[in-house]
Amino acid sequence: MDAIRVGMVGYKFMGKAHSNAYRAVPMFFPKVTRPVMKAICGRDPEALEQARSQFGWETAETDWKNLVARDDIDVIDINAPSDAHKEIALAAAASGKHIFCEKPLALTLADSIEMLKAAEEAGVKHMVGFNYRFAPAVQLAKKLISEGRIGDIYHFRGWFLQDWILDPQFPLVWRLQKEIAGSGSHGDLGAHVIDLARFLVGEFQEVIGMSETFVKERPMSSSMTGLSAKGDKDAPKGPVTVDDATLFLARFAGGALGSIEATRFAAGHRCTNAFEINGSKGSIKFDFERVNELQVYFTDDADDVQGFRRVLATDPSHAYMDAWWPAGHTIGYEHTFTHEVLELMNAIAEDRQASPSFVDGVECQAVLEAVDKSIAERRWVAISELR
Ligand code: SOE
Repeated sequence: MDAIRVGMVGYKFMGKAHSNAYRAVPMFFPKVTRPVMKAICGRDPEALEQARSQFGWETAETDWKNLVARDDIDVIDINAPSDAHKEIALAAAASGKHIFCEKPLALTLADSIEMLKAAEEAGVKHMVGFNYRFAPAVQLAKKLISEGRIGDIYHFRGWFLQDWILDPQFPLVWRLQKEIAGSGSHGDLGAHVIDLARFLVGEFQEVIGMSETFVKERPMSSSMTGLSAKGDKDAPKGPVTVDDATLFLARFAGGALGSIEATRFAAGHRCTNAFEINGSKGSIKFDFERVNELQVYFTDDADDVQGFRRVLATDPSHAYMDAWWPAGHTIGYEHTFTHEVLELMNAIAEDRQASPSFVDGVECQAVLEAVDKSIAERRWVAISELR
């Protein structure tokens, strides 16, 4: 196999991030099996053509069914709004194509399980877009934990804070509509933290949560759908049907205690995806807004120099970094997607399952739904109750 041909559904924020990754991966990781950007798909022909030429795709399709039916495509990349994920993924599996799907995998746990089963039965590779795993500093956290260097883990504390809908006039975009997005901050931001917690600490055992929708109605008229959309205060209003913030406590199967917070109402926080892990031999702290850094503390440091130290995860010894720039020359958000696409290409070329796969998408969805159930029933919910 000397190339892997990609067809991508979606061309907005994630479409741009994925396109950039397909372009960058062969330049920086020359041994990779090269992705070929065969076709981009979306419904608005004019905007699609603009994206096709700007991002560098060979052709465009305005109907995803045509894209999935093409015999010159090996992988379907799904980054359309969440309500479209399932139907496209099932069709892609049925036509024997590998699938790369953005998070959250589906609107419900049942749907995500159906997607996993379809991919497994078709024998195709499947991957879910938890991109933050691919930051070299997060990979370093994983390595330190796996090597036992912070010992037994007692606490995972994670929070993903944004503020892009703080203004009550911000319009009712699709991310604020349950039938399209599935949930609000919980599935959009909390899903990333849940994935990082599973990646670093292990499976969740039980959860209890609380959530709130602070602004219950928003102006409907807006031609823009992204994070920088502008509302019209005179437009008719419609109901916000998702959570603005969801917080929960957790117990992990390995015995650690966790707390997770996801909100779009944390003024001043644009993209604070952060966690702290405390173990018997030390602690680890990460904040995506300082994506190149990992704070580490080791209990066995000499007394007179004890304290958190900042490790700049940009040395050739850090994951992926020998492919980029000389040590100290930092990388950013888009690189997490390049590393993610590298994993997808390698998994297909090596005929092995990608990681994170739909299994991780399903496990994340189970935690999301357990939290929802705990909120509805005002009690602790074991993840096993949903499976
Ligand atoms: C918007 O809240 C958003 O773009 C999420 O959809 C992404 O998954 C997250 O990485 C950044 O914020």
